[in-house]
Amino acid sequence: MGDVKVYFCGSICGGRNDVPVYQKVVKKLRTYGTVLTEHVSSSELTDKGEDAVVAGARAIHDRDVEWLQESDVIVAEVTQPSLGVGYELGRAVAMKKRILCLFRPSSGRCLSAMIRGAEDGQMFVVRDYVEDDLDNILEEFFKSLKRT
Ligand code: 6K6
Repeated sequence: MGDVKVYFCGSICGGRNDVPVYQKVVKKLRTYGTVLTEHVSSSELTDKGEDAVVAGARAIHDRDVEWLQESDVIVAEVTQPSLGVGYELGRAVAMKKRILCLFRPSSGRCLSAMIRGAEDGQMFVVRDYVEDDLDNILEEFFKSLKRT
């Protein structure tokens, strides 16, 4: 694989509490390739939807689906529940993309069985993690991509 295109998913309207974690993930992902969706980790993007009104929801949707299609791998931080992220993951499964979902059990939340149960150990991987393990988990995942 040359320049790996990574699609990062994180909650926007679902709530922006985890933006600092998204920033850490995106920073590490940039060491592996191009992150198509860096804006998801931007501290300037709120859950208020002003940008959606300006750009138009359809334009955002269509562009994101195009980027999903273009991407080689999808990495989703799924701790903060988000309809958009769930939708992106469903579309990515249908596109037969390689997917890594990252969940922090320390949040006290429950990960939807539709995400946890989609794990197949190869195309769809779900990793429970603590923040300190983030770099190692991403390192391991991108190494496993090279082997296949
Ligand atoms: C800001 C606030 C509401 O809508 C916006 C506008 N912007 C978006 N721009 C780009 N991608 C978006 C936007 N809104 C949602 N997404 C995509 O859905 C991202 O790729 C995220 O991974 C996911 C977040 O979904 P929600 O349901 O939490 O918004």
